[in-house]
Amino acid sequence: MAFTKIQSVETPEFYLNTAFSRARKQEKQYRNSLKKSEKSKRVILAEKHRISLVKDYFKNTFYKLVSSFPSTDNLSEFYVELLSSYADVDKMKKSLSTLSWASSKVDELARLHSRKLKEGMPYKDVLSVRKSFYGRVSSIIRRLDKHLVFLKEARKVFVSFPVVKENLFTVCITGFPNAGKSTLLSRLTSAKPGIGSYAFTTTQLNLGYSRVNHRKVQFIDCPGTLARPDKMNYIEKQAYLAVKYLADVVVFVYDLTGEYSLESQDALLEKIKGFDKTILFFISKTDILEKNVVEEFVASRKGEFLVSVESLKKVVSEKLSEWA
Ligand SMILES: Nc1nc2c(ncn2[C@@H]2O[C@H](COP(=O)(O)OP(=O)(O)OP(=O)(O)O)[C@@H](O)[C@H]2O)c(=O)[nH]1
Ligand SMILES: [Mg+2]
Repeated sequence: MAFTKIQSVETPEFYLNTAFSRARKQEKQYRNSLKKSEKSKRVILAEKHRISLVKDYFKNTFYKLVSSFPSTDNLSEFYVELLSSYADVDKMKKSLSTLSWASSKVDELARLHSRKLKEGMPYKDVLSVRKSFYGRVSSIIRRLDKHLVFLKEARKVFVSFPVVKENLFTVCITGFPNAGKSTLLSRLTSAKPGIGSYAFTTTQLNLGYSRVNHRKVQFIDCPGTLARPDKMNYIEKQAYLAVKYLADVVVFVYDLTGEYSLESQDALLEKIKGFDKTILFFISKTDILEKNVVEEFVASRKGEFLVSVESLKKVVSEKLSEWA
């Protein structure tokens, strides 16, 4: 889903000014092209044309805007839940349908006013038809203000959503802040995520891609601790949903440098186990750890602990061949 393709949302005044000024310019060109017709005919044809230009502007602009917004009918579970956690989806649907309603209302007014234009009528009456049409269109479009404000805000959030590839085998990298998740992503793929010697460096999902056994694999560096699903911030929510819906395999990165206790890292792992995904264990920073620290840790636990990127890639490749 390309959330970046959502059309920008403007104010009622912007739409009205654009519609009326375009109609004025194009009507002038049209009138010039009618030079051969009688004046009385020309005035009416040109005025009808102007009305239909305004109608077409709203029809096209609002159609493009409405259809560029995501619809929960054709989104995956990941995006539906992401969308629902950031916007009131019912309110969004209502605002979008109000825009469509406004466009059909303008259409109706255009037909009504066009019918009032009769050949040979005094020019001042032609002008008063225009005035009435413009006045009624303006009042309809101005009533959209609160919907446009809401959609503008929603769009701001949506365009910042990560663009994930949902059909690829996906590996989510999780672990405590500063554990080395982004570093690992940069070693597994060509991605260049921000890496810093402080916690919460990563404030978005970092995506990276790599070929494993000639097949493209998606790696997602999931920031946030995932340890408090009840009160998650924006980025923690994305990380939670990525693991829940996108991960085929989760890599849990253990940091044994002592910055965070093993108990708290284990507690986070317990939360991740709740997603019921295959979990691989990776120990970061082994280049600066005493050998015995790693050995004692591994000896005290069951299961396989990977310490090199190569061994991690090998296991990912095995999981990938089991996957399909
Ligand atoms: N020596 C060494 N340092 C590492 C290794 N991996 C990460 N680091 C360092 O650890 C710090 C944190 O690394 P990041 O990759 O940013 O950690 P992160 O888990 O993505 O951190 P957040 O985004 O804050 O959650 C940086 O200073 C890295 O240079 C490693 O394998 N060896
Ligand atoms: Mg990071």
